[in-house]
Amino acid sequence: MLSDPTSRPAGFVPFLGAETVHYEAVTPGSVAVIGIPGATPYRSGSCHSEAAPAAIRSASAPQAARRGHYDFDLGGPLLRAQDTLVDCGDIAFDPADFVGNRARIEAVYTSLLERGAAPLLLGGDDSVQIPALSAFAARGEISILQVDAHIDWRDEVEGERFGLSSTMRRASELSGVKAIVQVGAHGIGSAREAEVADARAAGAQLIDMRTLRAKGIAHAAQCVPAGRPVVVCFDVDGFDPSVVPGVLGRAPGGLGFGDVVDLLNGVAERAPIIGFNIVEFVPQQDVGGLGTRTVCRLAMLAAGLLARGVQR
Ligand SMILES: [Mn+2]
Repeated sequence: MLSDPTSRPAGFVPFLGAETVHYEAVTPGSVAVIGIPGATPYRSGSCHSEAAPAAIRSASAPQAARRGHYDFDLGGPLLRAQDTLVDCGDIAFDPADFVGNRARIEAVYTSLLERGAAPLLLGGDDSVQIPALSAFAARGEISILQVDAHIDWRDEVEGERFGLSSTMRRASELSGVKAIVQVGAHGIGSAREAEVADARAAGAQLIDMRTLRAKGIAHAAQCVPAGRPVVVCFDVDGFDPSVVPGVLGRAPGGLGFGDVVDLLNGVAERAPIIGFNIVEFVPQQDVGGLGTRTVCRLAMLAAGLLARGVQR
């Protein structure tokens, strides 16, 4: 990289009181927070989640003093004495250079993974995950646990193949991605019958909300193969909109926070979680700060799970 792809804007508040560390200076076993406001928006769209990283970080600040306290959602201290949490700032979004955006994300991720860090991605829309997943899959075999109201299996939208509706299809094309478990689909999204068929034909396990209600959270967790490292791809529209109203399209019938706690713990018991992406939060659409608080708690839980996964 010719210039530093990361930056910390004026008034930058690191996540959960983390030390601010350049991405090329993280140490092995660290949980590394990285904000990515955007990558590949559609022509008709916008960078709708660009305010999310700062909103999540701000919400976490009052919790920083308690980060070593007992977290009942994890059954232990959120961060233990041996855990290292750092914040690497944001990867700048260039509205005129989508190829460059993706290249910067992949380069920063490759560097973080080479250094033995577990990245905690604060997005950004769903498109920011595509280059991050490329970096993971280039380094070893992974499973993906996607939580999302949508399956994101479109080959293209408006001619764009790297946009937010194509994340899981692009992931499926990576040779290092050995399993895709998709939990939480409900309502209507970009998928048509053909995309659902394509996903199933490619081996993705689709556990939509109706299936989840019928078979339970434990079943969903057990669909993730034991032992192989997991990257969690969490679109917050997988939550019910009564839990996180701040999303692009509110789709009733999603997950509660407790469902997510049980699902993530169930997966973490089976396999190490080595990456965690939180995308599609739109703080401007939140109601009374409710969703910001919930997404911040999700990020805190993710930090605790990553710390346990990366040191396993
Ligand atoms: Mn979605």
